[in-house]
Amino acid sequence: MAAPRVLAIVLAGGEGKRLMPLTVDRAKPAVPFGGIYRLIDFALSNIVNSGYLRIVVLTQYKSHSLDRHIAKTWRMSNLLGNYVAPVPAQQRVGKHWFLGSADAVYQSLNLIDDERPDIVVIVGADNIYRMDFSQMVEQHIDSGFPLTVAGIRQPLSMADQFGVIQADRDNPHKIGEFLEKPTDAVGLADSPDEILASMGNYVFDADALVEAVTSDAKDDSSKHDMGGSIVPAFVADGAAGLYDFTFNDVPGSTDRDRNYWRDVGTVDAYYEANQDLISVYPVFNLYNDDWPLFTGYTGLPPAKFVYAHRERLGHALDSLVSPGVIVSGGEVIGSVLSPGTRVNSWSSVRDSVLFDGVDVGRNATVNRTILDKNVKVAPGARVGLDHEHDRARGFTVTESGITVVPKGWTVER
Ligand code: ADQ
Repeated sequence: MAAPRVLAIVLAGGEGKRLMPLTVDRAKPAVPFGGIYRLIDFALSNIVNSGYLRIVVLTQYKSHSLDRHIAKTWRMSNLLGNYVAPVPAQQRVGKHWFLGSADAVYQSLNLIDDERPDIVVIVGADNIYRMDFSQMVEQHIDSGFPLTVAGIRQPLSMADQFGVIQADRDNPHKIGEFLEKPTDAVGLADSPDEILASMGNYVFDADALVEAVTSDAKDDSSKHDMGGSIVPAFVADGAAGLYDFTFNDVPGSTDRDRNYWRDVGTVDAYYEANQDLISVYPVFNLYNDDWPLFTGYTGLPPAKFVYAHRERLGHALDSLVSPGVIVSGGEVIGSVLSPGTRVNSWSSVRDSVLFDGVDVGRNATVNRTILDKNVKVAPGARVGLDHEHDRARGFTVTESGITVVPKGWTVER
């Protein structure tokens, strides 16, 4: 059989409320991650590495920095030519541009019409992982189901954040039951503390997708959401296949990071996923050339470490240091430094994530803190050590004690 024509759709309209204040003026998929990446780079890299070069990105909220990133990285690159097309909600028809993800697909049906694909792969833009979608597409075609949903085991305690899947009793490749974000989920029979979660990645026969989102659009009682409306409708018809992510084998994966997948929906999960990148044997390995993660070229010079003072040599350990960084006589441990950050003499940065253009002044201390873009830490200032003080200054402090300083703010002494 001839290779199927595949169109990939990336749902990139997430508001990211639980990632506040990182999403105050950028869409969730545009949130920086791991120094040089944005969240959406992982979904797009997976699609490209899977061999699919027809890609539509559906954007919505605060999409300015997202559009700029896609234009710079994905649209103009030699790699992809003009294959990645961002489609802002405002350009879609109708006035309800704020509805859910199924509506976003419905509003974009003209693109499916233009491309005439056999198969549509729909993925979220907010997850950190490597996945070869062609393996899922292969199972989808073999199974004959019009929809296939990817599943991964997650802690029972997180069931209310996910679509929870129960495999069919007789067929492990079929979904028996599906509940979107249930509050009373029970664990798996063989592992009571876990559930099988939908990864928010779907493979559809194109005609079945068109039919489903069209009839959903006519249903006023629907939430117009992929997980909340479309998937349950296929499951009710006994027409939804289940793809077990455990069987996805990406070239170059290590035993440690095979099947790594994180939903970075909250600031704590986002912080932890950054930390997963930096140990000696990282839980998620960025250094896998067999499945490269693409992002924008910064054009910045190499990172530099300045000796500065005999008693305090500028250094960084167990850290990711991006281009354009200068660590001058300061100490950086267990941290992620994005392009263009400065860490000045006698300062200390520990277990923190610094976005583009952050400046840490002399003698300052930064501990378990996320400093958003262009934050200045005044000389001698301290952040992340006294949570009450941090809250009183208007910073966010998460449940697990991570301080977040919003974009452009100054941490005063
Ligand atoms: P959520 O991520 O909570 O759960 P949703 O808010 O619909 O669901 O976001 C899914 C994806 O669609 C995200 O990438 C988001 O950015 C995007 N999106 C949402 N509304 C959009 C719109 N109007 N236009 C464009 N993009 C939009 C989903 C599934 C669950 C599953 C989790 C896994 O519903 O079943 O378990 O993902 O993370």
